[in-house]
Amino acid sequence: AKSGPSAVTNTMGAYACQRKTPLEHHNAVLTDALLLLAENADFCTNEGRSVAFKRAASVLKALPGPVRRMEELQGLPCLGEHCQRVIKEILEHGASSEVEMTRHSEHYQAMKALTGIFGVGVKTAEQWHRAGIRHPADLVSSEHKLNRAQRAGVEYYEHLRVPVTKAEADRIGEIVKRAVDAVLLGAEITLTGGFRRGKQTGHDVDFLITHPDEGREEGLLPKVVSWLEDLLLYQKTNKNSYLEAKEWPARPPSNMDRFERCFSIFKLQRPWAALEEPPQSGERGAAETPGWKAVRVDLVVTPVSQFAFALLGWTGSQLFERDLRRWAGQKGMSLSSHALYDCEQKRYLRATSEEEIFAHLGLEYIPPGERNA
Ligand code: DCP
Ligand code: MG
Repeated sequence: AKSGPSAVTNTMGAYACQRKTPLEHHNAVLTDALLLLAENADFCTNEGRSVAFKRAASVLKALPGPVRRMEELQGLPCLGEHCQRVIKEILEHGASSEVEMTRHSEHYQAMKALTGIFGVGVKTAEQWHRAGIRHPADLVSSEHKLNRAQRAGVEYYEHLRVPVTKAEADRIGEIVKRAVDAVLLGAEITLTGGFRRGKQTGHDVDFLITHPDEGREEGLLPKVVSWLEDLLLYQKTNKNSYLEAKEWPARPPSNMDRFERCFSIFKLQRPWAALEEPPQSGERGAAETPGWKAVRVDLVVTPVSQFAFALLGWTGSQLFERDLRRWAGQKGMSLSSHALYDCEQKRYLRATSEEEIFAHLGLEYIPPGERNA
């Protein structure tokens, strides 16, 4: 017999880390709608509501086919009454009035534009919105004080809103590799974030840097950054502030990791991907295209003993990470991008691969391409 939705229903775990979520799925119309409501809930600083919408969207992404009737959703986890109402309306009428109203609302549009500025979070965007700011351009002539990151965010706004392609990410990877090789022999870089999950575009490029000899990676980042200096439009480097012994139980586990880390904006010369994409005559005239593009790049340095945790923590997706940590908590463990701590045995559980971490957590291994929750 053909496996109907109920077969899926019975096996779908409530945690995103218990299921496989491919990049391409069959319910984009529904998930786009739910994710817009999640985004809007974020803009209204309603995190609980936002996560609920994201969870519902994530469940639909994991389904083996398109949802056509409400009955197919029976027994699926994380689909609350509100989500079901939205889904039902879309299935019956092709669109949800709540979603369309939100999409066209002035608050949503302004918050989307303002939080789209690098260095601007919801709190700042909301303050500006209350002061009548609707668009990054409004900030240029306003009295509002911008910090250094936000100034860069406004300056490169039009560049940074264009998604980064995989070809650009690979090109930047080559440049970062050259920098790392030049300052520390044997250091290794790994492309992580959305690109490691198979995405073809992203809002930034995320790299992990490590060295096989523990300790050699210390102090590496300032040297890499100074080697890259001429290619960086902006950078802010934070020191490593992680001390294992003090981490538990003294501090509550935190979502923010404390690696040596550099938030940067690269100046990527065109054509960065000449081999993949030969210039097409007429389409991208040199006249309207500048000779370079600003690209957000995150560089994170990890001691090799923490590499597997950093890799797992930085591969995402964000909801997958959130549910991994929640799952660990429910198992009496605490997971971060640095380590896994068993609160009952009062000891760290070591791992040199992601597979080992999944095993410690009692989870089936999910490869990066299926962590697109
Ligand atoms: N991450 C996290 N918590 C943070 C920052 C990052 O869990 N505070 C993890 C999950 C993300 C990954 O790091 O998936 C990379 O962060 P990005 O914001 O770059 O997310 P993606 O790379 O997944 O998306 P995009 O393709 O838009 O860059
Ligand atoms: Mg990313």
